[in-house]
Amino acid sequence: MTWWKRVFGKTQRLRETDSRSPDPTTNPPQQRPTTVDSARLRTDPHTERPTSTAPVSQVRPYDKCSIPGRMMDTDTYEVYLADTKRDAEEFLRTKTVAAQQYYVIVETPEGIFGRDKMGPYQPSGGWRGTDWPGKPSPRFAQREQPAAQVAPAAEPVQSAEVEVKEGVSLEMVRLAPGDFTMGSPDSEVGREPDEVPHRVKITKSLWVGRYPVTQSQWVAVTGSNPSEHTGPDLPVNSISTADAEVFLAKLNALTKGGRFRLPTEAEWEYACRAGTTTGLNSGKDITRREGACPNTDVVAWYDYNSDQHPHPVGLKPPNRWGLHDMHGNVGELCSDWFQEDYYSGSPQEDPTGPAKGQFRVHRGGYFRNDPWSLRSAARNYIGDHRQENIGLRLVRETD
Ligand SMILES: [Ca+2]
Repeated sequence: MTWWKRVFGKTQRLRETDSRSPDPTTNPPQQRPTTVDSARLRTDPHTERPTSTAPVSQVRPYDKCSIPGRMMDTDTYEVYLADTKRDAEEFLRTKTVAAQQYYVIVETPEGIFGRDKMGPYQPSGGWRGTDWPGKPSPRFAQREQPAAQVAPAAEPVQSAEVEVKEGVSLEMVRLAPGDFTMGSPDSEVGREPDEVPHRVKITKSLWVGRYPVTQSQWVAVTGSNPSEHTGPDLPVNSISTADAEVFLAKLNALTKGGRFRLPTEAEWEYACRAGTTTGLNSGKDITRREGACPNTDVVAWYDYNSDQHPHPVGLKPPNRWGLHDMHGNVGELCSDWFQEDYYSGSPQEDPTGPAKGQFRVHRGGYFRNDPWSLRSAARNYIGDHRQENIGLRLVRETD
């Protein structure tokens, strides 16, 4: 779906059939259609606060972008930021939009508000998620923010890019061997009984994908895209274990060097935790088992911030070892068969799961999950069928 459909839906159709609307071709939208003195909106780059005490406070310009619309039109968007819904509504009330195909948007922590020539409207939650050519929406711009609440890397992280095809490569991060406590303590919020804590040693260094595999990467390898939610930078989703095996065989045929494979359940948790022992790999715990959770919001796309779809990889801050999207976005397949009591008898070094089983492990939770399912220790499993929540992250064995 193109972004304007996501943004406007029915509002767009209403505009098309409105006979009061002048011909847009006679109303080029180049002129800035605003009654607000732009000097009022100048901001101090250090505080991002308006430098004047004009009545329209707390609203500051953020971005402006024109993009080809349907037919011959050009749609122009003027984007502002405000601290509250009230400020946004007050600002939009006084704003005159003179031209067709001209839209004023105000983003606030309480939602996104808009106005066009026809009056106020409500832009949808998908606003500027993936294909906006201007500055990314602040809601999708976490990449530009410092990795809040994430401790610095314990050691220098080595990374490498593996070219799959011209212009498409996989970014891998090398993890040193080490040991850690797999599972969760009884005191952890949202904990499940199969997360019995036990010591596990990863004896060899391994390369791990910095991000889940994206759709552009998947398509470069296989020539097709199984994803239910589509977009080149979105993690591939809706795959089965069999799909993953076909992908890995083709990828290994295309590349020279160490073999790509799925992580084991233990490798996944080792990579996710990056030395942390908390519910989340930011060093924080979830604040509640179900419902909106501010600590989860920092590191993951989940039920309360995802708008019920996956998001481009890498928008949330990484863990201490530079890995993004371990929590949420898409669940990540592991090579282990699932066995609920496996931890009680698993080998201490490089466990690879039970010899056989009915379900495969996937880890990290996904965009429709509650916080407890996203925790570093949370275990989940799936039969061999396609499901929208399932993607993968690669591991490459060192030569
Ligand atoms: Ca994930």
